[in-house]
Amino acid sequence: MKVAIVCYPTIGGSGIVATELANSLAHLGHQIHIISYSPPFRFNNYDYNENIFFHNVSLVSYPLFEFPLYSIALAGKIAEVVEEEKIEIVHCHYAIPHAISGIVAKDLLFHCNKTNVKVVTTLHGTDVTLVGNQPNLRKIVTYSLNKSDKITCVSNFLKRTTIDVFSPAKPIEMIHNFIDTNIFKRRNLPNLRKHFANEDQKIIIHISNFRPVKRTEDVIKVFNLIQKEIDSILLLVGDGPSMPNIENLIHDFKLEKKVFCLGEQNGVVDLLSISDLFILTSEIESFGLAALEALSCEVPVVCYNVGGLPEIIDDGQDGFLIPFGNIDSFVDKTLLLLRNDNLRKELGFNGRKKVVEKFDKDIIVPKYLNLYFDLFNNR
Ligand code: GMT
Repeated sequence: MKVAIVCYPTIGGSGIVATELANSLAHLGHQIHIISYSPPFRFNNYDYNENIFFHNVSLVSYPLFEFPLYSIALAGKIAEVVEEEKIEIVHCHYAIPHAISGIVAKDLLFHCNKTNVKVVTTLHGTDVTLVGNQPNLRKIVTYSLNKSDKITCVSNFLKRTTIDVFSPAKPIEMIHNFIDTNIFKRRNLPNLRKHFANEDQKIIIHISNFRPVKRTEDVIKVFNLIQKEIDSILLLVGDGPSMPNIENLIHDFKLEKKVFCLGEQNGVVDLLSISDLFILTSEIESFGLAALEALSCEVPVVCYNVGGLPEIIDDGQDGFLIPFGNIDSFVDKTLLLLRNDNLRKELGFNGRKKVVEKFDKDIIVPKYLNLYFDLFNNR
């Protein structure tokens, strides 16, 4: 099949899932065309594949245009790629503006030359829960969903929320996110571990894009209480708008020697491999890809019981789900795990087993392929 994948190139779950889907489909022999404003993070990270192509969306600038015209430029680029490459399916990840631009391209191609390209829209989370929910965007997102040939969501939570917010006229297929468990696999890296911590210290890790929705301040508050009880260090991986606040908080709590701000990192598998525990304090998380990556590397996860997280974390089995905002309970469960090596190992083992059995790319990617084949056969 010839599939165009439209996504954000930045570090963020939707772009990562889209790129991993592109990589997997290309490996299965499909011809994949990624369309974005720069090559996505993790694009061709693991190996070069001759079935995968990247198309850059360039913006037109003119003094009259006070704001960049990305949505229009993207629609034009999608139409151009579909025509030139004979694309059969356009798969838009994140509704705003990708689904909208995809629908404009679809309509344009149909009116100009009766090309009937199919558009699949995958909703990832904040495009429904935060941004798409705003009054000035709700109608246009609803329109783009109703005009998409298939809509998918990454969790049951997001499916329910999408129905509440947009009441789309067509059914939504739920397809959980996935990872390559051969890549997200714990490695033995004693020297890397020694680089950050001594033998008696525990390592806690948090990975996110440091947006307000992640409530990263809670990570620091939790860690401050933990390190008073157990000698430990915290690895902060990622960057984003909350970082200045976080740095202030680290300074206020005098944690400079115990918190390592590592910024955006490619090699998260190595960092997860030396970690004892992953903590996530998001107020909403439609899925929580970072938590899945941690489980896959045998790192138990402690997080708030919000959004789609209960669909990937089994409380007491591979991590702990904490009532939202309850820092004391968060600290209690974290200490329980840090003090008990056997329990941590057991939860780590369970998490890895679950990810391999339920969330590996070989289980999830065929679900997208089936959906494409359905559309292809019904053309
Ligand atoms: O987490 C973010 O803010 C980034 C965002 C994105 O679209 O890039 O992530 C969303 O999509 C991911 C992939 O489907 C999910 O794993 C994240 O849970 C979701 N983020 C939120 O719902 C906040």
